[in-house]
Amino acid sequence: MPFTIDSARGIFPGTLSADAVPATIARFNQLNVEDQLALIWFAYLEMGTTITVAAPGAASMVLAENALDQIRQMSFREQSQVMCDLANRADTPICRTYASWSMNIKLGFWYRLGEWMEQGLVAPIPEGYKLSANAAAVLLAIQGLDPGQQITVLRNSVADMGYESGNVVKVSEPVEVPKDMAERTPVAIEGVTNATILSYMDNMNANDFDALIQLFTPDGALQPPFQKPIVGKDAVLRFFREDCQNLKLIPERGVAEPAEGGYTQVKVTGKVQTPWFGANVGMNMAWRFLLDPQDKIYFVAIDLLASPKELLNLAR
Ligand code: 45D
Repeated sequence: MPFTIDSARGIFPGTLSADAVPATIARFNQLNVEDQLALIWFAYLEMGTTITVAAPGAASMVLAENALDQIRQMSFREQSQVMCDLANRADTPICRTYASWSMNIKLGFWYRLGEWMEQGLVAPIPEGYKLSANAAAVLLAIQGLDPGQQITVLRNSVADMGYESGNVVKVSEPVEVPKDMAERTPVAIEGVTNATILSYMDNMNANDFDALIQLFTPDGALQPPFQKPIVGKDAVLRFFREDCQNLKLIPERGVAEPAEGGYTQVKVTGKVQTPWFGANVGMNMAWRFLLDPQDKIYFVAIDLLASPKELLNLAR
């Protein structure tokens, strides 16, 4: 076998991903938790003036309901403590519950808390709260990012909160039935006709994860933006069901070239929309596929691109 997952990660090395996102998150993580919470509050408020967040699906709200009810009944002091505990990754029951949730439930939970903070039902960020100089600098950095990168910073800050403990049962939204065949609109990609690549996009857009996973080799891997590869069909399928419902992939162009040992490497660029922001935010993305000689996906990396200019970078 000419490739390992590790060597596959290096295909199309000229792809420039949005390093500003992990760099900003690293700076954010250095701040004290009061500053972290206030900063997200200001960033979120400001974002709301230009792009609207869609209300979360009912399913994710139901799954967070217990914790939300509990918090709502607390005093302002206790509520602030819970939010600080979450940002501090303290070992508390609510922090453990939070860590067991899928990404969308975490975001739905904060979406509701944000609404309640605005309505005065949950402890607000104190009026006139002044960010430290460092926090103000991080906020400025976030303001300088493009919208796709801004929402990724917000999402990642929420992802890392709570207390991860060993053997907890993960909670995620139920998987919807795949979109009806008649309702699917197939993608077209300038420069790419490979059936596996087109099916990947079409099955993802239809939430047809059982068909999607068939495109992978048993030991195949998928690397989400700024993460390590998820390896093996079972783990990748679990990821699809937990984190990939109702995405809209809008690939635009690509290249396919032979690689070693009868493999094929394919790079595709285009936009991705999340159900949270719909057509309001098109993230500039690249997919870097490595297909085995039977055209099964051995590896795919998904990258958030540094700039729109990168959409045209299909060089090896
Ligand atoms: O702390 O091909 C308050 C894969 C203040 C799959 C707050 C993919 C206090 C394969 C404001 C209340 C998935 C990899 C907090 C493709 C406080 C594949 C609240 C890519 C936290 C293409 C904050 C998919 C709130 C991608 C409510 C790239 C913040 C998906 C809400 C990207 C933030 C999705 C929200 C993204 C952010 C979603 C809703 C980046 C959502 C971001």
